[in-house]
Amino acid sequence: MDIEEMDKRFGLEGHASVEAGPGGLPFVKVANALAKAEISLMGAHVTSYCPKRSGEVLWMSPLSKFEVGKALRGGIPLCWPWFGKHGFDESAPMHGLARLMMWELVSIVPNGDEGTVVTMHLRDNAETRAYFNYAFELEYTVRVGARLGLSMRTLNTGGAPFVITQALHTYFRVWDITRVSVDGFDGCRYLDKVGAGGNGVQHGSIVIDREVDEVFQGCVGPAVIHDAASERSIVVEKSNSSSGIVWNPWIAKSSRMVDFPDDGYKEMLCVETANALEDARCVKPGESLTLGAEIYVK
Ligand code: TA6
Repeated sequence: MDIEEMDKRFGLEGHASVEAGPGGLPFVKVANALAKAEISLMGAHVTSYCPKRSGEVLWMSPLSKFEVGKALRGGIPLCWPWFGKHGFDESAPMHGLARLMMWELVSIVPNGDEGTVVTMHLRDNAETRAYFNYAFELEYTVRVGARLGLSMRTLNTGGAPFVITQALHTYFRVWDITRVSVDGFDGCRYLDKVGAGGNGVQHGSIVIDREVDEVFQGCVGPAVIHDAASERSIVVEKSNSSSGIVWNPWIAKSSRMVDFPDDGYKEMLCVETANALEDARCVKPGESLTLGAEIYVK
């Protein structure tokens, strides 16, 4: 179905339309009484969320590619069915397959509170089976309103159990990274992926004054990003997740990424809702698992 046909079939007056975005990719553009949002069907990738009463919540690189099969830089990449590197196949893409594939738009419907719900599907195919030889159906629901609600449901439609790791790899917009602190990880164990790495336990708030790439375990509560320069805090509540990642590439790594501005690290911070490392999840035949997050500004 081409973009015009999708818009005819799914477009909803006062809620959303389907339009060509950067690179000619199909986007769902949501504009309702409470917020605006943009979702690329390539990767089912939320690239913008802007509640009426506050500014843009997500950070998107101005240098991001927009091509099928290439990860967008920023917004909310979907890491599935593995987070980080593949377990053993060096040729496999970082962070899995879901963010690289064209998803099927299933519905756009009103939500009770003047919001809008966009639902997309991805099913197993020859490309996915080359790296993940299982039958599955992914259903990703994005609820756009005063809050941004995300639910990624994995359904095992095959005859064998499979294990996944996954993440909603959210890039948040901040005004000054040097004046940001993150709460919600106090007392949590973490794996530090920077340099020689190592393990630690978080004490108090996280501040960003260097490259930070930490995978936390045992964190089930909300994360709160205090962005002093914008005088706002962004809350990330979650469900079915006891792990999370905090990442900022800082100066050197920012300059090494071709789709990332050299000074981009000053205005972004990833706080990711995950099932990663020991929080990997087994999905049995006929069963499903839903990773959820709810994001709002306070
Ligand atoms: O979640 C943090 C991380 O795993 C970092 O190590 C960094 O690689 C980041 O993801 C971005 O990964 P990407 O494949 O999108 O460049």
